[in-house]
Amino acid sequence: AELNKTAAVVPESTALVPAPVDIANKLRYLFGRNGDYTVADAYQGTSWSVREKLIDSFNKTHEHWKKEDPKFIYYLSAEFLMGRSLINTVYNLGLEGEYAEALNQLGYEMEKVADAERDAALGNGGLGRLAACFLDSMATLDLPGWGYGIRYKYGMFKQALRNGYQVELPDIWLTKGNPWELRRDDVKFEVGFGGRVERRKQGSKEITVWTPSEKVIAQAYDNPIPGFNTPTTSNLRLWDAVPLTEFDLSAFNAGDYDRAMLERERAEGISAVLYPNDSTPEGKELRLKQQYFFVCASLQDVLSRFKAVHGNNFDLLPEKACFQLNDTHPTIAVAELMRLLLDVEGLDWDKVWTITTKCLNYTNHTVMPEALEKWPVKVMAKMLPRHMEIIEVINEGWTKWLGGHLKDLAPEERAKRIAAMSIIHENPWNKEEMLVNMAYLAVVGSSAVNGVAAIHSNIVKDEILNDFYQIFPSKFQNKTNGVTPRRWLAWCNPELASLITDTLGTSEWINDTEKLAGLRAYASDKAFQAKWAAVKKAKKAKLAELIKKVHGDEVNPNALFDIQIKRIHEYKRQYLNVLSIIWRYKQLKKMSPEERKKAVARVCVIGGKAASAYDMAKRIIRLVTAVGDVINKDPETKDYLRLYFLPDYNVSLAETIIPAAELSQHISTAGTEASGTSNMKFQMNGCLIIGTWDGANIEIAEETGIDNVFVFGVRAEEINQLRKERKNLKTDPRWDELMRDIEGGMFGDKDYFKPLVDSVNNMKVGNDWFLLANDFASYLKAQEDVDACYKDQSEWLRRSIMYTAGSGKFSSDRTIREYAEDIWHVTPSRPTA
Ligand code: CRA
Repeated sequence: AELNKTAAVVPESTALVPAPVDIANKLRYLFGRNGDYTVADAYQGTSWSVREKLIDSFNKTHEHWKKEDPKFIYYLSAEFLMGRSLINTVYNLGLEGEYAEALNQLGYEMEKVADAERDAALGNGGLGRLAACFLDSMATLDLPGWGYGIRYKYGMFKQALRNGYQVELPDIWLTKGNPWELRRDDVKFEVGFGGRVERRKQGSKEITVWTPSEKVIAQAYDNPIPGFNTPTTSNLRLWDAVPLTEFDLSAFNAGDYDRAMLERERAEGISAVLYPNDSTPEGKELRLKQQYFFVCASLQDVLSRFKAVHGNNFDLLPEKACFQLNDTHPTIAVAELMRLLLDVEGLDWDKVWTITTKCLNYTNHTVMPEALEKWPVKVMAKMLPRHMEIIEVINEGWTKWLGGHLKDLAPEERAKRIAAMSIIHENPWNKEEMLVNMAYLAVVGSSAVNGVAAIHSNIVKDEILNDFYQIFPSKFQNKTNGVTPRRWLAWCNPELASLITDTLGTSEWINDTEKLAGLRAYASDKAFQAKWAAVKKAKKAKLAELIKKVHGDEVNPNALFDIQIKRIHEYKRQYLNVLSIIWRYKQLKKMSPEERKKAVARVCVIGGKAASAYDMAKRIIRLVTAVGDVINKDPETKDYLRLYFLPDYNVSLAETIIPAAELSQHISTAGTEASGTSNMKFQMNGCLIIGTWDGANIEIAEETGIDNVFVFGVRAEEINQLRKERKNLKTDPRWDELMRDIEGGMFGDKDYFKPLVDSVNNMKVGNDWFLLANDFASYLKAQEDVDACYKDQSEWLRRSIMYTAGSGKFSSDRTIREYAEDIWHVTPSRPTA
């Protein structure tokens, strides 16, 4: 009551203080600065000022949802790749005019100020960025929902090049403070590890008591997420691991400084670093510790809020809360929710199992078999003994149920099927070891399971989880990924956004991207094409500036800007791209100067990080830089072909590159890229695609018109057969020539490139797993089609417009609406403005 009284006299926000004054105030009172600001200061002052408006909106939403008590969706994810927040916050809150004007008065430009912000890079790639786009859409659609994850002290490593090789530097992103978060000193939970499990008598009941041997505190930090064009601001709650006791003074007094600090170090180690691995899991114990850490804190947090309103009426939980497991990383939630309801709340097993499976849903994001997480039973039993017991009981029930369900099968066949579907199974590479299969646990413990693009969801049903699909066909769904049109079109490409708004006569497309289809009517309109081309040209000039800054080279602004940016992975086949660039170079070399003048000039850009332990990916990066070193200097060809590796690819770099791209490459081996999401961002920005029949490329082609896309390569259905036959493949003579060139040292570093050449040598059984040799000829053909099309600028522009016009489906608003309707059963609840 006392608290409420003070709350009532706090004035409504700082809205009445003019922004320039407020920025100067923030600099004076938070940073002790009085005039003579740097750009970095301007960023700090602006963001701490904007933060207050954000918090006003956040508090209102919070109060509204508290009063309404709607069903909530909790998005559990080990990664949230948020990028920068200033521009997004200012635009989503509709404050852009006010703050641009304020900064002008202080002598700054919004864009330059925004550039001073560091990316929040708490994710590896597509999966983490998807989670960030989803939060934007959930808030924009007024869906009651929060994200839950880890506040890594060090996010995705910074990538630098030394002599053309990748080096990894720590991402120290919090040193200057973070205006976009709020530490919640009243929200902390204990998380335990290890120890023992005992049964004790409590009256007539037997209870289970887990006594962990190690405990840490999960400290909450809230990151408000502003929706666009709505008063809703939702929340991303991230957990920081801190020790239970600040400091062991007695150890310190006894002269043992190391021991005094030990507990702190051990605790802080849990949320210290993001595993820099994409699509392949890190089987290390610390990773499981991180997973349990954030899941345990998040579930306790949700249950404590639930209990504050509904007491022990847990039957109601599935009507008030549901959890989305973003890949298998948070799957320990199945056992943790069981444990909390069984051991802490004292409910009985059957009831708890029903509640748990009603509340959880699982998204699969990858087909890479090595990426399906499996934890050794030994590791789990030691770190999470009670959870291991619970998983064992779940598995007993599950396999027993299966036995009944499959009773009509012959006993041998039945035993085989049960063994194949058991959550706990042998390690096929080491029969001594038993593993917990997290994907199986997620499927058995969830109401719905989904893939992230139509083809991927089919592969999940027909291959990866086919046994389960046969038993629970209705559990399996597709939810094709999407990206937020705010960050990925409206805010990163304001020039294109205004052209679209002027042309359509409304900016409603920002909330309703289906309206972009209206651009189709202008696709062949010459006057419109000219305006469209002018925007692309301006964006290309910006990218050219960046290339100049990084590499010191001027590039031809009329060249075709050809881009491949994504994590470096063999399945994504950056190597294939490089091979075609070398081929192009060799062709140019053979031409007479006159012939060359007729060739389409290209500036090729490749960017992306290699996981630190992924040796082959690092060699691919070196190949890109080595080839670039040769061709960018060649006086005969340098006006016609360039290749640059742009280091430290991240969200903000993508925001500069994507609007400038004319051609983007999505050339994974068919059936390997679950969806891809940069393809959607390029499409929105009118960038043509060269790609395989894979992931969301297929749906993008359907929406854009398949003839507008440069499709090549074998289809997913052919892959298994081709893999078996690849040692008999007669390779293209051009391919053989390129292999000899690299092996022969045309780009130096012969020995270092040898394993790369070997990796695609089809004569070696087991190699060229990703079928580069197979797709090579059709890829070169598709590249020729690209050139031919680019020579006809009007046709190129028509297609470019058709891409943006066809991108309506790929807004994450559409994806989130589908999740909300088909899986979460959550409905909008908007606070009053
Ligand atoms: N690496 C897939 O490979 C997909 C994203 C988001 C990935 C991408 O094709 O677009 O997820 N998978 O759904 C993944 O991380 C653990 O698996 C990715 O980002």
